[in-house]
Amino acid sequence: MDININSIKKELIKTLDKDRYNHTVGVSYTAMCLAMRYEENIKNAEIAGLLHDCAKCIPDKKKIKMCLENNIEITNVEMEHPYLLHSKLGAYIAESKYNVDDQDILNSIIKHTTGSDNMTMLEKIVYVADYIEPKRYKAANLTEVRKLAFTDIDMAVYVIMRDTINYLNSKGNVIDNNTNIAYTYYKDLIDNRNKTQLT
Ligand code: DGI
Ligand code: FE
Ligand code: FE
Repeated sequence: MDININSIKKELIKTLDKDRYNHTVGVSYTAMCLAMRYEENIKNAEIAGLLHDCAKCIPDKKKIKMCLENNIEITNVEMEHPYLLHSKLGAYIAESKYNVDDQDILNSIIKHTTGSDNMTMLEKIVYVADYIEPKRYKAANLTEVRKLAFTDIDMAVYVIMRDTINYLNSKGNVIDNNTNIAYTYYKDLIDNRNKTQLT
Protein backbone atom coordinates (compact mmCIF):
# COMPACT_ATOMS: atom_id res chain seq x y z
CA MET A 1 0.00 0.00 0.00
CA ASP A 2 1.71 3.17 -1.22
CA ILE A 3 -0.10 6.01 0.49
CA ASN A 4 1.06 9.61 0.51
CA ILE A 5 -0.38 11.54 3.45
CA ASN A 6 0.20 14.96 1.87
CA SER A 7 -1.58 14.05 -1.34
CA ILE A 8 -4.56 12.73 0.67
CA LYS A 9 -4.68 16.03 2.58
CA LYS A 10 -4.52 18.08 -0.64
CA GLU A 11 -7.43 16.15 -2.08
CA LEU A 12 -9.46 16.38 1.14
CA ILE A 13 -9.05 20.18 1.23
CA LYS A 14 -10.77 20.20 -2.17
CA THR A 15 -13.63 17.85 -1.29
CA LEU A 16 -14.47 18.80 2.32
CA ASP A 17 -15.66 22.09 3.78
CA LYS A 18 -13.29 23.89 6.14
CA ASP A 19 -14.84 22.68 9.42
CA ARG A 20 -14.99 19.10 8.19
CA TYR A 21 -11.36 19.25 7.07
CA ASN A 22 -10.28 20.58 10.47
CA HIS A 23 -12.31 17.85 12.20
CA THR A 24 -10.67 15.25 9.97
CA VAL A 25 -7.17 16.41 10.86
CA GLY A 26 -8.18 16.40 14.54
CA VAL A 27 -9.44 12.83 14.29
CA SER A 28 -6.27 11.78 12.51
CA TYR A 29 -3.94 13.19 15.20
CA THR A 30 -6.16 11.91 18.03
CA ALA A 31 -6.21 8.45 16.42
CA MET A 32 -2.40 8.54 16.19
CA CYS A 33 -2.15 9.40 19.91
CA LEU A 34 -4.48 6.51 20.79
CA ALA A 35 -2.44 4.22 18.52
CA MET A 36 0.68 5.15 20.53
CA ARG A 37 -1.15 4.42 23.78
CA TYR A 38 -2.52 1.05 22.65
CA GLU A 39 0.46 0.00 20.49
CA GLU A 40 -1.54 0.02 17.25
CA ASN A 41 -0.05 0.89 13.83
CA ILE A 42 0.32 4.71 13.85
CA LYS A 43 0.24 5.20 10.08
CA ASN A 44 -2.93 3.12 9.74
CA ALA A 45 -4.55 5.27 12.43
CA GLU A 46 -3.45 8.41 10.58
CA ILE A 47 -4.90 7.20 7.25
CA ALA A 48 -8.15 5.95 8.77
CA GLY A 49 -8.59 9.21 10.69
CA LEU A 50 -7.97 11.32 7.60
CA LEU A 51 -10.33 9.36 5.38
CA HIS A 52 -13.14 8.43 7.81
CA ASP A 53 -15.37 11.33 6.69
CA CYS A 54 -14.12 11.64 3.09
CA ALA A 55 -17.70 11.12 1.78
CA LYS A 56 -19.34 13.45 4.31
CA CYS A 57 -19.69 16.50 2.06
CA ILE A 58 -21.23 14.67 -0.90
CA PRO A 59 -24.90 15.78 -1.17
CA ASP A 60 -27.33 13.11 0.11
CA LYS A 61 -28.91 12.49 -3.30
CA LYS A 62 -25.50 11.88 -4.81
CA LYS A 63 -24.56 9.58 -1.92
CA ILE A 64 -27.58 7.42 -2.75
CA LYS A 65 -26.78 7.53 -6.46
CA MET A 66 -23.14 6.53 -5.89
CA CYS A 67 -24.18 3.64 -3.62
CA LEU A 68 -26.65 2.36 -6.21
CA GLU A 69 -24.07 2.65 -8.99
CA ASN A 70 -21.46 0.75 -7.03
CA ASN A 71 -23.62 -2.02 -5.55
CA ILE A 72 -23.36 -0.68 -2.02
CA GLU A 73 -26.42 -1.90 -0.10
CA ILE A 74 -28.74 0.76 1.32
CA THR A 75 -30.88 -0.24 4.32
CA ASN A 76 -34.27 1.31 5.14
CA VAL A 77 -32.78 3.35 7.97
CA GLU A 78 -30.05 4.64 5.63
CA MET A 79 -32.69 5.61 3.08
CA GLU A 80 -34.43 7.58 5.84
CA HIS A 81 -31.16 9.16 7.04
CA PRO A 82 -28.84 9.17 4.00
CA TYR A 83 -26.07 10.94 5.97
CA LEU A 84 -25.43 7.50 7.51
CA LEU A 85 -24.18 6.35 4.10
CA HIS A 86 -21.03 8.49 4.38
CA SER A 87 -19.36 5.66 6.28
CA LYS A 88 -19.86 2.88 3.71
CA LEU A 89 -19.38 5.24 0.81
CA GLY A 90 -16.28 6.65 2.48
CA ALA A 91 -14.73 3.20 2.66
CA TYR A 92 -15.53 2.67 -1.03
CA ILE A 93 -13.85 5.99 -1.92
CA ALA A 94 -10.88 5.24 0.34
CA GLU A 95 -10.34 2.02 -1.60
CA SER A 96 -11.12 3.15 -5.14
CA LYS A 97 -9.78 6.72 -5.12
CA TYR A 98 -7.14 6.74 -2.35
CA ASN A 99 -5.88 3.17 -2.97
CA VAL A 100 -6.34 1.95 0.59
CA ASP A 101 -6.21 -1.85 0.53
CA ASP A 102 -5.92 -2.56 4.25
CA GLN A 103 -9.21 -4.17 5.33
CA ASP A 104 -8.83 -3.05 8.95
CA ILE A 105 -8.62 0.61 7.81
CA LEU A 106 -11.59 0.17 5.46
CA ASN A 107 -13.67 -1.48 8.21
CA SER A 108 -12.75 1.33 10.62
CA ILE A 109 -14.25 3.78 8.14
CA ILE A 110 -17.35 1.62 7.55
CA LYS A 111 -18.00 1.26 11.29
CA HIS A 112 -17.09 4.75 12.50
CA THR A 113 -20.66 6.10 12.79
CA THR A 114 -22.65 3.19 14.27
CA GLY A 115 -19.83 1.13 15.76
CA SER A 116 -20.23 -2.65 15.74
CA ASP A 117 -19.82 -5.59 18.10
CA ASN A 118 -16.32 -6.92 18.86
CA MET A 119 -14.37 -4.12 17.17
CA THR A 120 -10.64 -4.35 16.43
CA MET A 121 -8.33 -1.92 18.23
CA LEU A 122 -8.09 0.29 15.12
CA GLU A 123 -11.89 0.31 14.76
CA LYS A 124 -12.26 1.38 18.40
CA ILE A 125 -9.57 4.03 18.00
CA VAL A 126 -11.30 5.65 15.02
CA TYR A 127 -14.73 5.40 16.64
CA VAL A 128 -13.47 7.08 19.83
CA ALA A 129 -11.22 9.64 18.10
CA ASP A 130 -14.20 10.80 16.03
CA TYR A 131 -16.05 11.66 19.25
CA ILE A 132 -13.22 13.20 21.30
CA GLU A 133 -11.04 15.07 18.79
CA PRO A 134 -10.07 18.52 20.10
CA LYS A 135 -12.48 20.54 17.93
CA ARG A 136 -15.59 18.67 19.14
CA TYR A 137 -17.49 20.63 21.76
CA LYS A 138 -21.17 19.62 21.61
CA ALA A 139 -21.12 15.95 22.62
CA ALA A 140 -22.14 14.76 26.09
CA ASN A 141 -19.58 13.95 28.81
CA LEU A 142 -16.63 15.01 26.65
CA THR A 143 -14.26 15.67 29.56
CA GLU A 144 -14.89 12.23 31.05
CA VAL A 145 -14.74 10.39 27.71
CA ARG A 146 -11.53 12.15 26.66
CA LYS A 147 -9.83 10.84 29.79
CA LEU A 148 -11.41 7.37 29.54
CA ALA A 149 -10.19 7.03 25.95
CA PHE A 150 -6.63 6.88 27.22
CA THR A 151 -7.30 4.79 30.34
CA ASP A 152 -10.02 2.30 29.34
CA ILE A 153 -10.93 2.31 25.65
CA ASP A 154 -13.74 -0.28 25.95
CA MET A 155 -15.41 1.84 28.63
CA ALA A 156 -15.00 4.92 26.39
CA VAL A 157 -16.66 3.04 23.50
CA TYR A 158 -19.53 2.01 25.79
CA VAL A 159 -20.12 5.53 27.16
CA ILE A 160 -20.07 7.04 23.65
CA MET A 161 -22.61 4.48 22.41
CA ARG A 162 -24.86 5.02 25.43
CA ASP A 163 -24.78 8.82 25.06
CA THR A 164 -25.26 8.67 21.28
CA ILE A 165 -28.36 6.47 21.64
CA ASN A 166 -29.74 8.79 24.35
CA TYR A 167 -29.15 11.75 22.06
CA LEU A 168 -30.82 10.05 19.07
CA ASN A 169 -33.80 9.00 21.21
CA SER A 170 -34.21 12.56 22.51
CA LYS A 171 -34.41 13.77 18.91
CA GLY A 172 -36.75 10.94 17.87
CA ASN A 173 -34.24 9.64 15.30
CA VAL A 174 -34.34 5.98 14.24
CA ILE A 175 -31.57 3.86 15.74
CA ASP A 176 -29.70 1.80 13.14
CA ASN A 177 -29.57 -1.95 13.71
CA ASN A 178 -25.75 -1.86 13.84
CA THR A 179 -25.87 0.79 16.55
CA ASN A 180 -28.15 -1.41 18.69
CA ILE A 181 -26.02 -4.52 18.15
CA ALA A 182 -22.88 -2.58 19.04
CA TYR A 183 -24.41 -1.05 22.18
CA THR A 184 -25.72 -4.39 23.46
CA TYR A 185 -22.30 -6.00 22.93
CA TYR A 186 -20.36 -3.29 24.80
CA LYS A 187 -22.98 -3.02 27.57
CA ASP A 188 -22.67 -6.80 28.20
CA LEU A 189 -18.88 -6.57 28.08
CA ILE A 190 -18.79 -3.83 30.73
CA ASP A 191 -21.51 -5.48 32.89
CA ASN A 192 -19.67 -8.82 32.85
CA ARG A 193 -16.41 -7.13 33.69
CA ASN A 194 -18.02 -5.46 36.72
CA LYS A 195 -19.53 -8.79 37.86
CA THR A 196 -16.16 -10.55 37.64
CA GLN A 197 -14.55 -7.78 39.65
CA LEU A 198 -17.18 -8.15 42.41
CA THR A 199 -16.71 -11.90 42.93
O1 DGI B 1 -19.49 12.34 10.68
P1 DGI B 1 -19.34 12.91 12.07
O2 DGI B 1 -20.31 14.03 12.34
O3 DGI B 1 -17.94 13.30 12.40
O4 DGI B 1 -19.68 11.75 13.11
P2 DGI B 1 -20.47 10.39 12.84
O5 DGI B 1 -20.06 9.77 11.59
O6 DGI B 1 -20.31 9.58 14.10
O7 DGI B 1 -21.96 10.85 12.68
C1 DGI B 1 -22.55 11.41 13.80
C2 DGI B 1 -24.02 11.46 13.66
O8 DGI B 1 -24.55 10.18 13.32
C3 DGI B 1 -24.57 11.85 15.00
O9 DGI B 1 -25.45 12.94 14.82
C4 DGI B 1 -25.28 10.63 15.46
C5 DGI B 1 -25.61 9.93 14.17
N1 DGI B 1 -25.84 8.49 14.35
C6 DGI B 1 -25.03 7.57 14.91
N2 DGI B 1 -25.65 6.38 14.98
C7 DGI B 1 -26.88 6.55 14.44
C8 DGI B 1 -27.01 7.90 14.02
N3 DGI B 1 -28.12 8.40 13.44
C9 DGI B 1 -29.18 7.57 13.30
N4 DGI B 1 -30.29 8.02 12.76
N5 DGI B 1 -29.13 6.26 13.68
C10 DGI B 1 -28.02 5.70 14.26
O10 DGI B 1 -28.03 4.53 14.61
FE1 FE C 1 -18.62 10.49 10.18
FE1 FE D 1 -16.11 12.37 11.84
